[in-house]
Amino acid sequence: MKQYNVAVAGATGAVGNEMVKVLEERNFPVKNLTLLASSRSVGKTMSFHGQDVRVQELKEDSFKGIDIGLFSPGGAVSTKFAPIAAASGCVVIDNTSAFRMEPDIPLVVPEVNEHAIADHKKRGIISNPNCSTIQMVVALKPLHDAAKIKRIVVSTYQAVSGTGQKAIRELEDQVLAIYNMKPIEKKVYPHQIAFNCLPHIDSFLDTGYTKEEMKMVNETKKILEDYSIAVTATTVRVPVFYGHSESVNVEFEREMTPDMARKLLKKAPGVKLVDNPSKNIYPLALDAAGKDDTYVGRIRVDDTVKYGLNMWVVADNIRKGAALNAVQIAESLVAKYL
Ligand code: NAP
Ligand code: 3JN
Repeated sequence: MKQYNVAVAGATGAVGNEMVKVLEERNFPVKNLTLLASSRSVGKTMSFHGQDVRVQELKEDSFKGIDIGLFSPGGAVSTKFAPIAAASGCVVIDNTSAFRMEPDIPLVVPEVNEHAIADHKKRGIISNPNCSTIQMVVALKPLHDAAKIKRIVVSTYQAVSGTGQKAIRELEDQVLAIYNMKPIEKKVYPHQIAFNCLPHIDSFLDTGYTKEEMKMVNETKKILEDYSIAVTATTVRVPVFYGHSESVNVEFEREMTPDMARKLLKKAPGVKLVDNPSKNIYPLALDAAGKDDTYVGRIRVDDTVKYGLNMWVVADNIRKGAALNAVQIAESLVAKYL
């Protein structure tokens, strides 16, 4: 099997760390792995297939001879370095929002729109969607194909790992401080996150929505390739370490009963149906953490519209929401589109 020189940019972060793990777990055909981060991390090592790999500083000449670059160093850094990497012949799979809505850059969830990967040839960059969008479209794609979605109303319950390593530490530190009756410190979030819910993810726009909410609105339409779908979102940070949960209300053009939805979701790629409320069985963030699938349950009729459903959708935001989805794109790229 052909092997590839792979670089992970942002390797020391929450997403980059998981990318290295997922590349190893899935035995991605890596010839040589280059780990890139800021100058702060130079000299650190990370383990890959039992070998210690040294982290190097991300620089303009980091991509000579690299075939595939998995990027998660933040939007500003991707904006600068992804085109540089692409110009040197590397296909970039970028986890930031920097390029997602550009019309000539594919925005891909392999279970939903794998074919769009072919467009990597245009700019040498493929965007990985926002984590909250990914799990929602994985669950909705089979239902949309069967009954055409008219409108989506989604509310999210997002884990702190979505904000990166510093936020994971902030929740741990605040819980410990409260337990020990000490004052809490707030460095990452504007309010206490321990034992609280913050209806605020990313920055606020003039409309009153946050950027995270608008990512869900815009990315969903692009990935489902249907700009007629109405989408509205409320995104909330909750004191959970791993796993985003979503309450999703969907109105369809045609009939879609809970039984029809369950039948479709049972055979949908990347989906696990977990829906037996009489036995207290439904998707939970704690169960989804560390797993690859998107879990769907609590499927029930919304009888305020002609054809409507409510459901609960949960996935590991760092795996399916970021690292795993990016590696799945890379797998499909080398198998079918390179
Ligand atoms: P994180 O834990 O804070 O990690 C940030 C990573 O970027 C670290 O490896 C850091 O290196 C590196 N970095 C920062 N500034 C850099 C620079 N100037 N040059 C090179 N590397 C630099 O954050 P994260 O949670 O992994 O998220 C990183 C990015 O991934 C986010 O900003 C976001 O764009 C994207 N993301 C996407 C999703 C999604 O929904 N698909 C989810 C989460 C994050 P050092 O350790 O050396 O500082
Ligand atoms: O907050 C979350 O749960 C997901 C966060 C994603 C994120 C964090 C910082 C910057 C993104 C993203 O992927 O949309 C970005 C960004 O690149 O805009």
